[in-house]
Amino acid sequence: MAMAVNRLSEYGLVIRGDFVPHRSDNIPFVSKGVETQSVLLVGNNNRRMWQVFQSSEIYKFKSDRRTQEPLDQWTRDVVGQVAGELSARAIYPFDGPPYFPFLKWAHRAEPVSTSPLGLTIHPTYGLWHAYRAALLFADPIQFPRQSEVESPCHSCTDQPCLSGCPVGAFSEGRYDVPKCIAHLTSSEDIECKKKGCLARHSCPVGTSYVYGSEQAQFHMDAFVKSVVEQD
Ligand code: B12
Repeated sequence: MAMAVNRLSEYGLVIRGDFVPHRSDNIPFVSKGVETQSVLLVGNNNRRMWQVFQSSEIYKFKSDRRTQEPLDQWTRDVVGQVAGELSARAIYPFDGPPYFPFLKWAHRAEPVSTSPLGLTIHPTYGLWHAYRAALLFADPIQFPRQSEVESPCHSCTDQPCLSGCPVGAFSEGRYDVPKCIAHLTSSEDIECKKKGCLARHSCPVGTSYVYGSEQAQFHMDAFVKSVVEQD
């Protein structure tokens, strides 16, 4: 698997973890009649991916109206290429609806837990990480096991994340998407749009992995666009 690690790191992507699928994971086949024996989750947990993406042709031409979702398109290009080299099938979190349950798979692959915000928290990277693809293999793969780690939210008594949103869009177990969008689209000068979600910023875990402002703005714009275009 060293090859997968090296090839993905050229693009600033990392292997988040692996697992052997159970029937309840609803993992698709590698190809017709060929069951998936192992899964590698691919994602980002540092600023490198953004730097590589920013120097890509797709990013340069992102305002071209034919470039629908530049980061998704770039991911498809680079992960698709690596998957071909590894004889794996690549599937993506943005393919849908219906969407693949990437967060459920994340819990199977690495020591993450669900934060009070609903986002998945990692003990090191906090809320500043994401999943970009899953690689499906027809053979069992060997990957170093990751040890169980207790959720950092268990010892976090103040839960600043739940009071970090300026319009109170988050409460334990609930995310009020229309409230969040109404705030983000109410003016040009919204801090969450420039800096990234303020609730996410109020979490004390993984603060050295916080996205840079350009990346944060890009994600917030894409999020607003995806919701507004759906309505
Ligand atoms: C649809 C979707 C959304 C929808 C959610 C609709 C809803 N709640 O009704 C919208 C557009 C609102 C959304 C927003 C965001 N999302 Co989203 N989303 C997805 C997506 C593509 C599919 C989810 C799904 O339907 N899964 C299938 C069902 C069976 O599984 P499920 O667990 O029940 O799915 C629910 C949750 O995933 C939840 N959800 C999805 N995103 C978010 C975000 C927050 C903050 C919360 C509380 C819940 C939530 O909504 C789903 C339906 O109820 C996933 C990728 C994936 N394939 O999982 C990303 C994903 C869950 N989102 C993610 C992120 C990061 C966000 C944003 C924070 C990104 C951003 N800033 O742009 C924003 C939130 C805005 C903010 N305040 O910052 C990450 C989460 C990573 C993590 N650390 O946990 C994922 C995994 C994408 C990725 N590439 O990594 N998202």
